[in-house]
Amino acid sequence: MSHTSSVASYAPQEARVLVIYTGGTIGMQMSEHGLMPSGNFAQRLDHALAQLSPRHRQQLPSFDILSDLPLIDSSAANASTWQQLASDIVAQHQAYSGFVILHGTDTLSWSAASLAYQLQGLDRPVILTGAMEPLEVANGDALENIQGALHFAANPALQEVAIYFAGQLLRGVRACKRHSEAANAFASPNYPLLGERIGDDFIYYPGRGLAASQRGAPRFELPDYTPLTHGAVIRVALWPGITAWQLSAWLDDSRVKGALLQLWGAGNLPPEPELLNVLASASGEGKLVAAISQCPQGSVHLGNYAAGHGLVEAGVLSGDGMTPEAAYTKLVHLLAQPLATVDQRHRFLTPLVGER
Ligand code: ASN
Repeated sequence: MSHTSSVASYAPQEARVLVIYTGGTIGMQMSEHGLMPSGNFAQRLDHALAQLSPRHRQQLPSFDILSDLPLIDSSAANASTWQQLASDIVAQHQAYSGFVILHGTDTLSWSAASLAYQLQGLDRPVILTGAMEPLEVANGDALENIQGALHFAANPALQEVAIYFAGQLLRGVRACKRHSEAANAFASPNYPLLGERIGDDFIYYPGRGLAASQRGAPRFELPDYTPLTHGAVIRVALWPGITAWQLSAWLDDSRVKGALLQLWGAGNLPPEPELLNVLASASGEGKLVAAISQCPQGSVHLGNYAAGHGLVEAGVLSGDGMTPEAAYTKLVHLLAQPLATVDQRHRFLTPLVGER
């Protein structure tokens, strides 16, 4: 059996991986109130890995487990969690050849997107995974997801933040959770898979990786997200009948510094000049207002339709085909830095880590 990398063959056993356990269903156990994050993970994982055949076990890289954050259901994660994860990786960066983050699935793609911006220029794999069922559930998805994540975390050709889930390797900043129950819960709507499991092989497609395009030199950007954790960036999905007073109730609040709008289709909004006025006045005040589509797939093209024509004049930034996760965490990342508004706007429109 071979572990294929089209760049070079590699020996997973020679890698040393740090597994960061944060909670999520993957490590949950039943309590009287339902599933709850649970500890003692190293021992439980040892026990689970014993179910693999000796050959499969032997092909896994060696790893250590770190669990320094409070164990959470990932619905409790916020920008501080993203910042802590990045700083854990940066602190251990030289000691490990790759990283696996075990994370709840509900906001896993948000953490992945944020890490991609914070760890720009990353020269080794950071793989997030989780599970739809806890580790101890017979024939659940947890063990396979961990196995695949460890394999890809041991592949030195992979040099970016990615998600391994249900046999698929997805670019972290391109992925979304698309199913609340199925094992195949994640998709990358506007970018092809970075790799996949085929039979016993974990295949990486290097031509699609950041290393082949724009990785550049390591230049971790670790701004302090704390000032933005109290509601500075909002997300508004349009609905038929949305009014200007509703939009301005959020956008005109001085605590709001950035907004992600989810428009109709290729970039339309209701034909209400007052809506555009609210957007124009927010961007006139230096707030970053960006727009993507509500459609799970495709891009916005602001100004293609008369119905969306005023958006560019109102200073709204096109989010192109970015996921909500990628666009929102990019706003947080840019607003956390002491950049002039013009530079924040320019960087929003520039692909930084293959997010657009
Ligand atoms: N609620 C869980 C979480 O995000 C869902 C999961 O992990 N499957 O932590």
